[in-house]
Amino acid sequence: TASTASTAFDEAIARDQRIEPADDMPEGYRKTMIRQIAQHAHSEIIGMQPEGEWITRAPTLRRKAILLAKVQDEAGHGLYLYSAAETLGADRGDLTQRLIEGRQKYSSIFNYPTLSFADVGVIGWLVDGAAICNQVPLCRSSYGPYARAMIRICKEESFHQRQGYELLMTMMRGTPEQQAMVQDAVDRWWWPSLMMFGPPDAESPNTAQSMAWKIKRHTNDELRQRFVDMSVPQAAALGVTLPDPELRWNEERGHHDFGQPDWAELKRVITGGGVMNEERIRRRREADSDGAWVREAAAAHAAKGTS
Ligand code: FAQ
Repeated sequence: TASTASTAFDEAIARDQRIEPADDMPEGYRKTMIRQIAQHAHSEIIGMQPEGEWITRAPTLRRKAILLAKVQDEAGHGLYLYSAAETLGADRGDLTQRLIEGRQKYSSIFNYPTLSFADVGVIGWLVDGAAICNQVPLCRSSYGPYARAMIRICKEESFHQRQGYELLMTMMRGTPEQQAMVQDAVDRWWWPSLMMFGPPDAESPNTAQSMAWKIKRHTNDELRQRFVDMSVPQAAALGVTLPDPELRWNEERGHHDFGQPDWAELKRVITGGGVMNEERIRRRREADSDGAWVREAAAAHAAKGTS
């Protein structure tokens, strides 16, 4: 019955045990997990576009090979995550349809343009850095298939972060023009990176329930603070300035104080009003229709019942 199912579920959560696909779970838990995993999968797939635009324009063969590998990893992450959503009864084609009809979200960060090759480095350093901060605790998320996918994804994200930082280190040893490109990219990506962690806790409708279900292990503001504390010494080592006049070490708190991102901008970008939203979805829709014949051929082959 529903009540014994919810008891078994509650006990598993209380004992820090994983919830597996065949276990009974409250409908709200299933819905929340599908929402978060789908949004995460869509982010990985849409996230291939901003850096993908630089593959043909990478300055050397070495940089091109690294960037190709990174963008391919993101496709892989999207696929593990869609598979994790399928264990909850979601249908991959339906999730893609929801994305291209604007009924399901993806991360706000991918709605900003990549204006120079320094953006590739800054995305690796800050965007993958923020992704790692957010995703390492998700390796302990209560839903088994999601938590296990996160372990592998985090290993690859660490490589992405290091390649970005190494690229920036190289540019910072270069000409004044190259150094200025890096600073300009940092100025444009810093605030959007802070927004990746979501709205402030007081305005986050899902955090309390997701923490109670141990889907999320930290609040949005806790992870944002961790990211700022981690990034400040890295910026100093690189020789760039973070564009926040309020940023300073607070001895008493043992953390950095920092300014507030423009939360109205986050709202606007999440609801489709960012610079690149239309273009990102247009290209995703195009890729979906260009690939339709492959799905039809695969389905026809499967229907023959031969392997
Ligand atoms: N953008 O109540 P909360 C990557 C939505 S990393 C868009 O706080 P929640 C790697 C939120 O979904 C990026 N929407 O929600 C990579 C909710 O929507 P609802 C992907 C946002 O879920 C790097 C509403 O606002 N990572 O792809 C954003 O408890 C480089 C209210 O918010 C993940 O998805 C946002 N920034 O917390 C790839 C991580 N923030 O209820 C390529 C997993 C909030 O209307 C290149 N996800 N919303 O459906 C999470 O940890 C959580 O879902 C949060 C949001 C923390 C993002």
